[in-house]
Amino acid sequence: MAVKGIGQVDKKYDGSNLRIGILHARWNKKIIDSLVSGAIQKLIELGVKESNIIIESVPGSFELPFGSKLFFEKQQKKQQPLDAIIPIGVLIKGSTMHFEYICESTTQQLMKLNFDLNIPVIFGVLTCLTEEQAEARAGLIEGKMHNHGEDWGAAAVEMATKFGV
Ligand code: CRM
Repeated sequence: MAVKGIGQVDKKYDGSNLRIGILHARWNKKIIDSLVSGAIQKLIELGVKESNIIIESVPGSFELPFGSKLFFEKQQKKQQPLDAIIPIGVLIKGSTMHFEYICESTTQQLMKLNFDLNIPVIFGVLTCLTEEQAEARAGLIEGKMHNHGEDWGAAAVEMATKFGV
């Protein structure tokens, strides 16, 4: 296991027994699509079966925390429980305070959901000052950063397998 840097470890986790939910917001569609694709690609690379990746959407990032809770409960009722959820949203600062309020409340509630649902709820929300920052983090600008969706897929598999929650 070669340690590449803080938070980046080469060890691969086996996701073949996992069922992972991806819940994405629909604002900033092009960036969202790329992040969702990156997450799916990584999940499949780590062994998660395509049929065990369940994708749903909500209008905006503000809806991600409650949407994730309802998503979790719906899958449980169907007796197809999720082992982790990756909520994905892209928040880009506008000219009002809206951005700050949505960032703050969404982040707090997604963190809280980890403890409430007792499964990993990944922080798949970009909070960017410009569209370019978001595009770079979605792997849409060549040579600039990588697709963070891949990191979120890897984090979901690691967290759902490592501690056996
Ligand atoms: C997002 O993902 N959502 C944004 N939303 C929508 C918000 C939510 C609505 C309904 O509850 O409030 O869906 O998450 C926004 O309203 C804005 C506008 C910000 C502004 O400056 O007016 N931005 C986003 C966003 O960037 N990403």
